[in-house]
Amino acid sequence: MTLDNDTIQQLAAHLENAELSAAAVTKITDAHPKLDWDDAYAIQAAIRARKESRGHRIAGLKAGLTSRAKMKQMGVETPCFGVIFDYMSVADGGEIKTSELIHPKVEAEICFVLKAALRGPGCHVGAVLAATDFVVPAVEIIDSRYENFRFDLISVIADNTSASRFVVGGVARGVEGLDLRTLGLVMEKNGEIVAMAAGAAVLGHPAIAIAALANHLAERGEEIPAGTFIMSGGATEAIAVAAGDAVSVRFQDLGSVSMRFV
Ligand code: OOG
Ligand code: MG
Repeated sequence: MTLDNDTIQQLAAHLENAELSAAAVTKITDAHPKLDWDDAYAIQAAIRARKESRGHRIAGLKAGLTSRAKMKQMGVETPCFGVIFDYMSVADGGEIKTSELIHPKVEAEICFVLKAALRGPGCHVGAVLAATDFVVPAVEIIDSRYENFRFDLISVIADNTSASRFVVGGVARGVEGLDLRTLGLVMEKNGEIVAMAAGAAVLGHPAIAIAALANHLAERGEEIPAGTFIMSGGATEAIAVAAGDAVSVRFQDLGSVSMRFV
């Protein structure tokens, strides 16, 4: 930790204002090159506190940069974790207003809802599957607050991992009898296939992303509570969208998720 509380609060306000005014800023490590991982999560926590103090509720947790495709696209090698809020939720088939966003991109994600709490360290795929109530497909709309999506791991964590909107759709299913590694997904934009993957693209098994989150929280003495909705991270590279675009993702065994950008 290198920052004092005033600077943490100031950087949180800076990044949250960029989100709320849909205006990009330069990555914070340009002005603060010595920031570490703990500073980054402290800034993210301060953004969370700002939103909660205005009455927003946490809708779930997310893992990001969990697939090779995403790591390569963003030039970052380590997964990151963030928080999603109630106001970010859009109904399946709904409209997303691009005027509220900077430069949105879409990601296809397998999500988990827990029936039991998960606590690290040592959390693993088996523990995640045992604690999973059901999996459900979603599309995350990420919108980095940084110019041209140019960031490093520290900057993106502080920016709450680009969390912006999410659409849950399809069919919720228990994990028994589902092979989440071979589960295929096909993303279409305006009727054309733009990306595809299988669940194994996410750390070899999407449940590993959930285990990694539990192990990350354990370092802070926290757990993932029962009932939590968790996004495991984009399986393909993220695809840029603009007003007029329609996006639909078909997930094998889990139905489809779609939305329109206006
Ligand atoms: C960071 C967020 C990554 C994912 O699913 O990989 C993420 C970014 O790429 O802007 O949500
Ligand atoms: Mg994501």
